[in-house]
Amino acid sequence: GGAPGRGTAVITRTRPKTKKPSLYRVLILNDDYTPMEFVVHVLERFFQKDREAATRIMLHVHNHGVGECGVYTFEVAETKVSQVMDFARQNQHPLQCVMEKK
Ligand code: NFA
Repeated sequence: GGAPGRGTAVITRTRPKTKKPSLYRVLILNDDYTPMEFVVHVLERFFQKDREAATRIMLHVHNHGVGECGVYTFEVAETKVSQVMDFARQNQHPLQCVMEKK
């Protein structure tokens, strides 16, 4: 690194990069009103789950209160949460989606 031909040099890296991005779980929370089929659709549309995986996650949330949709870097997780919350609100469902640091 550094400006060539001007008698300067800059050490741009003294060791290999090892910093990994922090990861965040995106979670869906149970409620009494959002239709099961809507939750399955959300998991297919925003989290790339097939019907079988989406149904398994939806039933886990229904039975346990909370469940993991996926694990992402901060910006991707934030975007997923916003997309799900906007879509739920547009469809007048109280579905809640949150993120938590792993
Ligand atoms: N508990 C909701 C129902 O019985 C279904 C649901 C599942 C809602 C997962 C939110 C999350 N209609």
